[in-house]
Amino acid sequence: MKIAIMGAMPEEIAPILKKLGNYTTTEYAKNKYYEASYKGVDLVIAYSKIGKVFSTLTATTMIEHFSATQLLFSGVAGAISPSLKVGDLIVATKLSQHDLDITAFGHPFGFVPEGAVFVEADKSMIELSKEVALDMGKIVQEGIIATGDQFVANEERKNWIGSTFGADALEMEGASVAVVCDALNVPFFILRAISDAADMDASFSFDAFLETSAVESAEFVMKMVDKILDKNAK
Ligand code: 4EH
Repeated sequence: MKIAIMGAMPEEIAPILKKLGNYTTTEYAKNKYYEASYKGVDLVIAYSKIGKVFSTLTATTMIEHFSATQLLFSGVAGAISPSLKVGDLIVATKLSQHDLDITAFGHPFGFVPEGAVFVEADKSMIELSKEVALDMGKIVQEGIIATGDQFVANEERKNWIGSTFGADALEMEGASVAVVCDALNVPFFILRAISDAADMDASFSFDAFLETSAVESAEFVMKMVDKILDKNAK
């Protein structure tokens, strides 16, 4: 077993590296990968850089080069669902690419031939997250996450993504990581803490709350790792 923990931005994995303290750094494919042993299990940690292409590269590398057997993503997101406020946690049940558009050929948004509009996350890790939430006394909403190569700071675009995909939150990496993990048969878990509401104030809200929301997400993901190890020992 080797657990990959990834983020997109340095701020999203900084709390995890800080908690681990001791790790080695390896450069590969123009990125840095941090390896550590945590409570007897091997971890590989990295931030990919922003967007679907970089996150695809990093997820693939963590699995194919670093031999990760499961992957947990920690980061922040813009809220679509009005029930999600800054700092709230959302775990993805399934993910879609909102900017994938070959509708000119009669296909639905988010679909390409031999692909699927949604990729479903690992059900047993979602179950574990309910136990973690209970342990921590936190509320974690389950929902659909939409991913695209754009920072959404526009009510109209956000509402379109919400109604087209039934999405509750949006970000720029989750669905690409999901496609990689699904194709390579690696169970994955995508957790995000809300940093903004993807509206006209999004960039200000994002700058104000990136760090605190990233910590919320990272703390939860590390408790997920603890829980996975607990279950493995039993
Ligand atoms: O990795 C990107 C970051 C924003 S771009 C996606 N992340 C944060 C999630 C996210 C998000 N994505 C799309 C939070 N709010 C979002 C939103 N739309 N409204 C970035 C941020 N800072 C500096 C450079 N790029």
